[in-house]
Order: sequence, then structure tokens, then C-alpha cells
Amino acid sequence: MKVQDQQLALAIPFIQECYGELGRSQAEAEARIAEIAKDIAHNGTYVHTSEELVHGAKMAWRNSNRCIGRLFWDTLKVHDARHVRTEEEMAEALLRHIETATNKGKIRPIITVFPAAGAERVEGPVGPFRIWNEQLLRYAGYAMEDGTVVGDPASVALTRQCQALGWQGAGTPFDVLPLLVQIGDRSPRLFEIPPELVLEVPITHPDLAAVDALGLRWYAVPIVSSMRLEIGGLSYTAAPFNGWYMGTEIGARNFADEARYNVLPRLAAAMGLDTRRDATLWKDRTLVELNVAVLHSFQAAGVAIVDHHTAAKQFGRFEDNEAKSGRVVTGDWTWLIPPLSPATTHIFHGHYANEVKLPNFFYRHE
Ligand code: HEM
Ligand code: NRG
Repeated sequence: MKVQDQQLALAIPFIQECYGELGRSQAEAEARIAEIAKDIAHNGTYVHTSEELVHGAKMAWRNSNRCIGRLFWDTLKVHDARHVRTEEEMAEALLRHIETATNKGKIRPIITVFPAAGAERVEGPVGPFRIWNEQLLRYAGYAMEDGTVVGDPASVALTRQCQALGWQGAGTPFDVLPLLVQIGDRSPRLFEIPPELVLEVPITHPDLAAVDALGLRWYAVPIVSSMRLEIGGLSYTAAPFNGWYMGTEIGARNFADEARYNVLPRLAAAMGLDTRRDATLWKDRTLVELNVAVLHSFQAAGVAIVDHHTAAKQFGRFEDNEAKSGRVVTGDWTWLIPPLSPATTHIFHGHYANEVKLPNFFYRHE
């Protein structure tokens, strides 16, 4: 099938479903489809109305099989950045996203949408728009000569890339990386994030000084910038989105994974646990305290976060809502279960079809 036929074939079911959910008439949907068909024939692509973009982005979140946070899909705020043409404007929109989403800790779920791939067919040569960072806020990882990493090992490649472009980090384990953005085949450009925009939480434990002594901190807002948003046959290659953290993402993965900050052995030693035998369950005991500390610290700092039990219950409400709306909830069980005490949640005991509905988010190469 020709690319343009394919785009129309994807636009039609999107418009039908979107307009249906928004309470528009069948006649309106058909008129819009006729208009889109004409635009695709003339320009090789079409442009979403703001209403289509907003509802399409919400549908994409609702269809994200790996996301336990989907109860709130209809509250997503969309920043329409389709007018952006330069790297400076791109960085400006990203900084505005960080500030508005952070909201001094009362985190707002937001997505910023840059021009779709192929939009230049309508308006002259720009795109594709690309953000090299996996998340807008992430800590650098410096690979040392002895094979160890200072900072976040997940960021080693991007850190090298930033350094090659002239960036120099302070060298602490928690240096926020600059934004690295690119438009079309122009060279990628670096933009520092002003520190006053980056809300961070020092990690302390309500009663274990051993946790405080680790000197851990984490940023308040996870803003995923490595996925493309696909709506009705249009592909938004730069569309960073955020909600708030579930505590286990930080406490059971970012701090605990051996390939990340790997703090369990240090914490266990400081807690006086016997780490020579697996059967003392020193990993499990330190994991629980670390996760208590993450939740406690975010709450103390007035930063939104959800524990995995509450998140699972909220996901249950999402499942109920969807059933009432006559929709089937798809899900990726392997990602939906939390990494801590999974069998204490109803999700562990359920079944989910991992079918990919559209609109949705995809890794860039998918
Ligand atoms: C994945 C929670 C908001 C889309 C996840 C994961 C969690 C989560 C725990 C698994 C992450 C991992 O294991 O690395 C939440 C919470 C939210 C929220 C608590 C609070 C509102 C959102 C929003 C969007 C979204 C606003 C999009 C508009 C996704 C997608 C994934 C995901 C696409 C899969 C990411 C991947 O494949 O790497 N979410 N989420 N989530 N979430 Fe959410
Ligand atoms: N696990 C990653 C973040 C992935 C997305 N999680 C969310 N998304 N909560 C980490 O940084 O730990 N969100 O949009 O809220």
C-alpha cells in the first residue's frame, strides 16, 4: 500500500472512534474524513485539529499497556508545540513543560507535542523533530577507567555524547544532563536546564539513619522523551509526557538494580545485615526500607508520588471504568505488576491481553 493510502487507512478508524467518544455526529466524522482524504491527496499528509490532537493523546495514554497509571488518562493536558521551527523554540517549550509539570510538587500530567513527521510536506523543509534524552530530567553517568560508573549507568552513552558536544558535568553522582535536541539533519544542540527548574528530593528514612547516610536524591518528575506518539496515521517523533512517580520505580529499580545505582549491598552493610548468605533475605529487607524512604521523602517534600498498592487499586478503578464504557483493557502483565510484593496486588492474579490498540506510544525505532 502507498504511504498515503496507509495514512488514510489509519486516519479513518481514528476519526470514527475519536468523534464517537467526543459525542460528535456520524455526519461530522464523515465530513472530516472526506476533508482528510482531500488533504492527503493534495499535500501528502493532513493536520490534526486541536481537539483531535488532545483526545488522540489521551487515547494513546489509555492504550499504553505497560502503564499502571491509566486511571487519570482523561486529565492529560496537551501543550501544542506544532508551531515550533527552531532548536531554541524547542528547548523553550521543553523548559516550559518541566516548569508547568513540576508545579512546585503538585505534579500535572502533561504532554508537549512537536510537529509530526512529514509535516514539512505541508509547510516546507523542517523535521523530523528529535529529543535525544530518554527523559527530560536524568542524571549523568560517568564511565571511569576502572570500569565503575559515577552517577547513573543508564546515562553513560548520552553523557558521552553531551561531553563530545562540549558539555562538562560537575562529576557528582547526581548531575542533571542538558537537553539534546535535533531538527532534521541539522547538528544536535545542547541546552542546559536552569537548576531552579529542577525540583529534587533528598532521600531520608523516618527512623533509619543508615538510609540518610547514603546521600541519595532523585528528581521529582519523570518526563519520558524517548517515545513517539502515533495518532491516526501521523507520527509525532517528539512528544515528551509525564505523570508522577510510583515509588518502586525509584526505590526498587533506579536505586536497587545492579546495573543502576546498586545501593542494596551498601545499605545492608550499614543496617548491620548478614550479606554473606542470600537466605537472610538482606536484599528484601533493604528493599523495603529503601522504598519506605522514597515514599516518606517525597511526601515530606510535598512532591506527588504513589505507592504501588494505591496505584494497583487505582488501576482497578480504571478497569471498572473501561468496562462501563464498553472498552476492553489491554495490558502487559510483565510491566504492570510492581517490582515489589507483586502478588499482594490484584494485577498479579489477573490476565491481560497485550494487544496494541491505536493511538499509542512506541519506541522510536518501532
Ligand atoms: C509506563 C506509572 C502517567 C504512559 C509506566 C510505568 C509506571 C507508570 C510505573 C512502568 C515504568 C517502568 O517500569 O519503567 C504512571 C503513573 C502515572 C503515569 C503513576 C501518573 C499519572 C503516564 C502518562 C503517560 C504514560 C501521563 C502518557 C501520556 C506510559 C507509557 C509507559 C508507561 C507509554 C511505557 C513506557 C515504556 O515502555 O518504557 N507508567 N504513569 N504514563 N506509562 Fe505511565
Ligand atoms: N521507570 C522510569 C520512568 C518510566 C515512566 N514512569 C512514569 N511515567 N511514572 C524511571 O525514571 O524510573 N509517567 O509518565 O509518570
